[in-house]
Amino acid sequence: DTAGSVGEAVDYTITGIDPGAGIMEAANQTLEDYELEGWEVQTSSDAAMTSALESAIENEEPIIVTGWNPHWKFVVHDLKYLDDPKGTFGGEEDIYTFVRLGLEEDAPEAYQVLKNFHWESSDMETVMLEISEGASPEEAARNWVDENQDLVNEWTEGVEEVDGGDITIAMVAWDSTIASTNVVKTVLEDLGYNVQANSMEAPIMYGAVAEGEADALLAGWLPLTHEQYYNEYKDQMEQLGPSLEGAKIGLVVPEYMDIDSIEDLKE
Ligand code: PBE
Repeated sequence: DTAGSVGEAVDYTITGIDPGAGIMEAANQTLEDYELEGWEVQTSSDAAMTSALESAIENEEPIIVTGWNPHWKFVVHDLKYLDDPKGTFGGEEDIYTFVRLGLEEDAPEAYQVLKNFHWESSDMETVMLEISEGASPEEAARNWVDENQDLVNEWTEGVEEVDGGDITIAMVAWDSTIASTNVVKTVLEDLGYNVQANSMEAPIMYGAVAEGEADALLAGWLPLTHEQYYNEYKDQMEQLGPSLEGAKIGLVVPEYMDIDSIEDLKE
């Protein structure tokens, strides 16, 4: 039947990302909950997943990826989420900022900006899209900040400039997080801070903030995606509220694929 041939066509493989990503755990749980025996979620990275998706689209071949919004891939390609009647990928997700305990005393200006930081999916996508078209993350962030001074002024309102001071933001190389981290880095640098954005695996990102080795992380996806990290580290970090509402994770396929639901992956 047609559904069986989808599994065969993609070699019973879902193209995933880095093993620490919450979406990978949700995808593996999905295989269990939908009893997709013989299927596997392949570990790679956001960059590798995205390039596999792009070459599949170029050749109109079938592919199933772990996908999320905001992401530029939805802006440039016709993609769809597979329906998830069992809800293994959750519902609406929000993106939270977490900082290390003590940051408020040590760097009140940076703390205030991190607390005020809030934008829309379309903002994040603008930055991601420019990076996907070849701009460096720093350049794309600079351009977005320059073009959105009204919003940036809301984040920095009443915040005094500083004369140096180091801020470290822990991040994972997810396109969405590269965008947010570089924008906040640019804003903090404009205020006078020296900012480092360090890329690492997801569990290390949480551990770094919990242990005070990094000052902040901007990629706290909740309530589902990072539930485990949140439960493990919530007492050792301060949550500064969501920076973006209405994010989403799931299994994503090109529109031309003839399936609509995760159920369709069963033979
Ligand atoms: N993501 C993007 C991450 C959070 C940010 C959805 C790939 C994850 O799955 O952990």
